[in-house]
Amino acid sequence: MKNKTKKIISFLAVIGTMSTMFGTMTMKTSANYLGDINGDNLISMSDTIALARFLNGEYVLSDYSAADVNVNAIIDDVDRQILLAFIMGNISSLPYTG
Ligand SMILES: [Ca+2]
Ligand SMILES: [Ca+2]
Repeated sequence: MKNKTKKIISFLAVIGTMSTMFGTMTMKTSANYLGDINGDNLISMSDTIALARFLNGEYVLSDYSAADVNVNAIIDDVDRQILLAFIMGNISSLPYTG
């Protein structure tokens, strides 16, 4: 039981480190903070995690318009994929409607 707890904690630490790394690397912003799901004025991996949690019903969005990165009035996994592609540099700007 103790070992399992330790493993979970180190796993969370790795995730935390990764998202910090991505957060530092990704200083992207957009005029209306489209894609800034968690409202910290930065578009980073934390936002895709927040959006994934919202899609799982674990997170309450403070600004729905920030999450709809392809502006189709629906917030779904497509938005999460677009946001991820934007953070990875595969999409150069938001909103992405292509
Ligand atoms: Ca953010
Ligand atoms: Ca959408």
